Amino acid sequence: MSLCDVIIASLPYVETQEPMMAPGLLKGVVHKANLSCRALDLNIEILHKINQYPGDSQTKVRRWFMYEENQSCPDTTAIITTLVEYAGIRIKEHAASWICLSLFCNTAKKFNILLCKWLRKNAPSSKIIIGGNAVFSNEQSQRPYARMLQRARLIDYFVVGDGEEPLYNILTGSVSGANIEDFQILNDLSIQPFGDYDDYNWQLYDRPRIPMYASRGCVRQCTFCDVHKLWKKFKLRNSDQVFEEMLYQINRTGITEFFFRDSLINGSISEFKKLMGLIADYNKSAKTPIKWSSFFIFRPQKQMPEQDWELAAQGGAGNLIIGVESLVDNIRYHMKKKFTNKDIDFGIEMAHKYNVNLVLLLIVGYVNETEADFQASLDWLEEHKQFAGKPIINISVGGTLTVTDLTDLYQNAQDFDIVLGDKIHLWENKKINLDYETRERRKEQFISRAIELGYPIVYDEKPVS
Ligand code: B12
Ligand code: SF4
Repeated sequence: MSLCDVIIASLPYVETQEPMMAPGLLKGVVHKANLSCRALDLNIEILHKINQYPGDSQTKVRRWFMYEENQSCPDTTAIITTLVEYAGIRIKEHAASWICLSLFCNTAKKFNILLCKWLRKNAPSSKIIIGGNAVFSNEQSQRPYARMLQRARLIDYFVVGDGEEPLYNILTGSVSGANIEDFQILNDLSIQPFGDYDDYNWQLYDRPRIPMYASRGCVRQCTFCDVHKLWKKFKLRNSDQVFEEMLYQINRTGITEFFFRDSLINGSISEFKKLMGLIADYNKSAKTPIKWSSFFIFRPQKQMPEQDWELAAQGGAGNLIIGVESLVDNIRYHMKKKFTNKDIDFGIEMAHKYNVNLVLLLIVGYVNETEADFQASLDWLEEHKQFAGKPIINISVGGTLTVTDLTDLYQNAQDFDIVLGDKIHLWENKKINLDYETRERRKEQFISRAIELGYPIVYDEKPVS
């Protein structure tokens, strides 16, 4: 074990078999600051630790992270204490001057507080920086999380939003972009260093895939989403540079599969086609062709005709994860998704023909979903059952719609005929009798019908808090 200047670690809990991107990506930034660094994906390490406990304990621990449950259950508390200690020791053993903790989403917040307390006691001379999406404090969380930790002297710095520039600034002596609540945005994606995932233990993942990105932000402005409120502009990386980084990562790791973390890999059709052309050329003669997966959006046939699908397949398109969100045109239109059922049909036909897998993300019980609309969704499942398994390898319904505070739905609730509740999932549309119970009932019904028809499906039992 070697010592280093900076350690960056992802914290649990993210239910994923994929590596967390931030530690490896930010390691490149630390190197740019001429400091040595280790990047640990503690999320996957701790997921494996949790899996070693008996089933009942695992469930309790999972619920401790995801929901406000089992907070004072002695067994769960004992396991969490062991996990905090494990994380603390993994970090402390590198004796770094700087400890960077990455909190991917809100489900890392409680664990982070316990870990910071441990680190303050056991590694008192290290400076602690936190970053990641959970650090962005919103109106609903009511407490400025990072500020609170800073006041309690549990952390030294926090970064909200894109971390590359603020982290570099902190490490090189200025604090520009740190310790402020405003969401930081990277101005120029093309001058950022490549990620460095050398410290990741690839054996811990079911299927090793290198994290990659080609853009930040999104080209859509869906009513229920806040991505466009945070990244006010859609920003692209040059395709040549993305491809160059892919080759660089292949050379370093020998892994030829990638998972893009973009909101949409085909946000810009022209850059997407350029990237696919580069990979397709490479794949023609490669011993192991490149494959990639990503979030993706269906587009009308005239925007993305058959030859583009063929090129995407040659360019290594593996799993496309698509926020279809509703199977009914007028609901999807209301969400501002900007594609129709006809476009979905075309996309499915193309994916089927060119052997590309589709994962469809769906929201059951959107704000204007009537009982008739819900029935139409069930009909859609029936009418498309021949695609269950191929190309639709999964349908994901999450845990019914939550309304969070940066979204249009929240900010203009009245215009959308909804009344907000005291929890993100407890909103109601009284005009069409759409309350939480109705949505949950529809979700259950939808899941059962999908299973009956042979669709592989994943869902959360309730919305993640
Ligand atoms: C890919 C993705 C997933 C994947 C993650 C796979 C994986 N292994 O990484 C999956 C599908 C598993 C997932 C799940 C969920 N996700 Co998600 N996901 C994303 C997405 C699209 C990209 C995330 C990403 O990897 N970005 C690239 C990396 C590099 O970014 P990053 O980790 O944020 O790091 C950057 C900064 O945050 C910062 N940073 C990070 N760490 C640190 C540390 C320090 C010290 C510093 C200085 C900076 C810093 O610098 C980095 C580089 O700029 C984002 C939306 C988006 N477009 O960003 C949502 C997003 C992160 N997800 C979100 C949510 C809510 C979820 C779920 C809770 C959804 C749900 N209801 O179930 C679940 C998690 C449930 C759980 N706990 O298991 C929210 C988080 C909001 C919040 N404040 O919590 C986001 C922002 C989407 C949104 N707006 O709603 N997600
Ligand atoms: S839901 Fe997806 S497509 Fe819509 S704005 Fe958010 S990231 Fe973009």
